[in-house]
Amino acid sequence: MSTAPIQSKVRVIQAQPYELAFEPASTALLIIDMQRDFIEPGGFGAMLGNDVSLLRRAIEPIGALLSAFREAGLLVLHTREGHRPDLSDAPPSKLARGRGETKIGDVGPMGRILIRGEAGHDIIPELYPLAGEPVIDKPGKGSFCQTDLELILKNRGIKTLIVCGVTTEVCVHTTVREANDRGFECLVPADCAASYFPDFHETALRMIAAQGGIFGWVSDSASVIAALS
Ligand code: C5J
Repeated sequence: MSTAPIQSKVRVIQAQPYELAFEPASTALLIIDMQRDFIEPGGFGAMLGNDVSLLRRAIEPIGALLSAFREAGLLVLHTREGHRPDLSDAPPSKLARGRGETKIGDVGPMGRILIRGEAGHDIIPELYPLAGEPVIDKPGKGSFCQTDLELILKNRGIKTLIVCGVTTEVCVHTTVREANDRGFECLVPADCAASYFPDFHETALRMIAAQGGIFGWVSDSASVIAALS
């Protein structure tokens, strides 16, 4: 029997509130809602008067992380927020919310807003999923609500999630909270998440790492890539 020490597969990411130990094989990259309507200059988000450059600054760091995960052969998943064309999976409360002139399902600059199959609902070309990377279509803000995400993660033995995307305080935060309650360890690289409201972005990240990491860890893309390589 060999007496050589077993090589530890555990790696460490420098993070707040303290370093995160993880095993690459049980770690997945989860990219939330990098959809054209939220992020592209001609999309629905821009039409509402939002400054989409605030969201676009996350594209390059997410792209770097995506390349690192793909090169390492690790699991990458993407989500899209949206609904069936007949809106049968959209809660009436969500449809009514905001009292805006333009609602989910109305025609926007890139097709019907937040409707599956429309151009604006799809993921931006810079981060487009490869064949075989699961795309989770979700009707809500959280990625676990009424989706098969948890089943896919459990079947693949995933324990740690690197969560990226938009917006930090809405779909990224809701997903991190859901994942945390399901026993996953979540880390958000700060430069890989973004919001139309920079102060919400900062506060949302602080909330994740506060109280000893009540929802998880916060780091940056360079630290995650360094830990993978
Ligand atoms: C996301 C939203 N993806 N802000 N949606 O955060 O409505």
